[in-house]
Amino acid sequence: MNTTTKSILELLRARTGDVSGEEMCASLGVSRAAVWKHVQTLRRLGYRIDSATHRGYRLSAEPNMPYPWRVAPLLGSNRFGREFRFEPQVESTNRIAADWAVAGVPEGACVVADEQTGGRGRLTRSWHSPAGLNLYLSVVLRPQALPMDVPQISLLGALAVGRAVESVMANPPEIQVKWPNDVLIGDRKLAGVLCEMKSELDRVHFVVVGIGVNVNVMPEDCPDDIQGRIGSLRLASGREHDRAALTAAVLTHLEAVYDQWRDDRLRSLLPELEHRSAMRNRRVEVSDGHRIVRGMAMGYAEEGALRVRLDGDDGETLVRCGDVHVLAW
Ligand code: BT5
Repeated sequence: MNTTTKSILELLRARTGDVSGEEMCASLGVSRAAVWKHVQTLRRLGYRIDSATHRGYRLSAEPNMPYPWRVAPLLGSNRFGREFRFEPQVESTNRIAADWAVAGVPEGACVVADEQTGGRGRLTRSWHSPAGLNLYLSVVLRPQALPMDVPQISLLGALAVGRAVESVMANPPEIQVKWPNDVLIGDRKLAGVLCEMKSELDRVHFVVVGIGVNVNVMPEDCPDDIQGRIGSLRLASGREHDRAALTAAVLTHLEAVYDQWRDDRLRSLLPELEHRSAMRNRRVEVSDGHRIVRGMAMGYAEEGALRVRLDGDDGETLVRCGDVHVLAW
């Protein structure tokens, strides 16, 4: 959005009534035709602006969009989200962020999209990403870390979502983390985190942490196979939530947990992870691609691995990656 369009938006926002065309022309030093052109631009972005001859213009509704100019004033972070790219539609924000990382953007730069046509989950799974409803965010990180430490960043993303949701909801329900990358609201999946990296064996070049949060989507808007498992803020609260406020909150909390992790990895975050764990003292089955492990989830090890006490008194094992199913007793 250019500076004149932004100034017109500010003038309209500052007034509950009409702003006359002459007033806009005078305060911005532009012609009536130019004012009209900028108003049309705002309308295309989803701002509802009523106009009537002799009265002027009036802003009657703002779009629920995570536009950079809506997110920026709400950020409590120093670095994360300060470089912000918004796209109406992309295949995957993770892909755009990775290209951007290769081009050298600083840590904390992020890509947000209104819609993804090829939203990705882990292991070639897909992420349902309709327009106008949810949050699709990817943040570039440049950690001084070994590649084997990077899976821990999925847990940071999940914690950030948990804290962010609690900060924007009036009476937040319990938000739980289901290792290794899911965020649950009740027993439904509210959000997922996808970490992808470029690295050598002993050095990480960059990580893209991709976060998808179901904000205003309802199960009936989703494909049949996920309808019964999908949760959203709207489903939980019965009302619509502001995507810009949630975007700012996730970025703010992600920076905070990431900085904590940079200082001492997961050590000081373990109590919160344990507290939010959806699996503690539940029987689980974990498959990591090579083996299937069954037993009682005992919590986390310091490096973010899941501790499982194996069935049949076979001792405890650490699972570093994989998919978890919580079993009925
Ligand atoms: C994840 O994968 O949960 C990671 C999702 C990450 C999405 C973000 S959006 C921004 C960024 N750009 C991307 O392209 N991706 C990231 P996984 O644990 O593999 O879970 C995927 C599974 O969750 C699917 O196979 C479905 O069963 C289910 N699923 C798909 N869409 C969903 C949705 N919107 N909400 C809840 N569950 C969903």
